[in-house]
Amino acid sequence: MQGVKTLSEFIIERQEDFPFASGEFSRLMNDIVIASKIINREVNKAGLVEILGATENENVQGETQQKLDVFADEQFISALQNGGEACGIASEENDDFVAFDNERSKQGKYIVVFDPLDGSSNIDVNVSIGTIFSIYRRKTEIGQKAELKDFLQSGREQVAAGYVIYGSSTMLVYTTGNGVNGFTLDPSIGEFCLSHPNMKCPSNGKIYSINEGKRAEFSNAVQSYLDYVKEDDKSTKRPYACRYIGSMVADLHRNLLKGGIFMYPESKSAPNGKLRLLYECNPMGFIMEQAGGKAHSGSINIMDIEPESLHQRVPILIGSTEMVDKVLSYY
Ligand code: AHM
Ligand code: MG
Repeated sequence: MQGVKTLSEFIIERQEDFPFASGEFSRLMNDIVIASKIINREVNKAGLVEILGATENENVQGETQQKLDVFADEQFISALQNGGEACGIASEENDDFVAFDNERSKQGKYIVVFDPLDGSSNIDVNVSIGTIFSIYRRKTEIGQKAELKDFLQSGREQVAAGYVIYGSSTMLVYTTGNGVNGFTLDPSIGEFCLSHPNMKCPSNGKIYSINEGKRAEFSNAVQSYLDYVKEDDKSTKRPYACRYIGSMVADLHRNLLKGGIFMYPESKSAPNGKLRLLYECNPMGFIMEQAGGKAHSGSINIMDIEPESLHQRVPILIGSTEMVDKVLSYY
């Protein structure tokens, strides 16, 4: 295996990035990796087993949950509870946060928030989906049960964030605030291997990603930008290409690698957009900033928002810095 660096090796190596690191963070990351591998296994056989299809439950946002969402949520919760490094979790699929009640977990220094399976409406059509996670230090005293204030932290306070994309290959991409690194799962050995060291988002690109069917509902600023991207101007590589999968992880992963902008802005019927600050926008914002890109709501940098509730939604413009700045110039 000469020349191959596995994610576990990389995490241990990078433990030194943390002053006074005692290995807890590395163990927490490994718990997340294990859950991701189990979810990957199930996603890969989604078309084969009965697990495919919607449950009767609706999540707190009133959307029908797919069965795989529930499975992924349970995997994450049990991996993190059994690992004992996190004192609690909050996830897109649960109405409230979960404070782990066992003695070991109460000693945990961290909390984890996650969207266990983002883009899950794409499962039954075999389109890429993803898991998004974000790690914070707890605010409450070690030894106590986690409280709401542990979870309502701004994106700037993230210790780490990452995503897993279940695509033509499965990749895990994460940052601890020292750049962004990507690992591809080698199914033959069951390990994520470093394949994309020090990922950088080009400062400009020629891809825009938005659900343009909702154009009439968008602000004048966004509509003006949508006119701009279609104008013919070779010097600025316009018209841009429109690429929208409807799976945030997949759209952002492509734009991160190739350069581009992803937008889920405010609209008349959804004044705060659709995507959730804690589970989707903050972690993706952290990764994008660490890759040299930018994440903005239209009025404030995403990671500067002080969250008021767990399931808060926020408009988002994210991707190549010059492209985000351009759309902001219309606001
Ligand atoms: P989900 O968390 O319920 O899966 O919803 C989030 C997804 C994103 O992955 C994607 O970018 C967006 O919803 C697509 O929404 P729309 O169909 O309104 O364009
Ligand atoms: Mg989601």
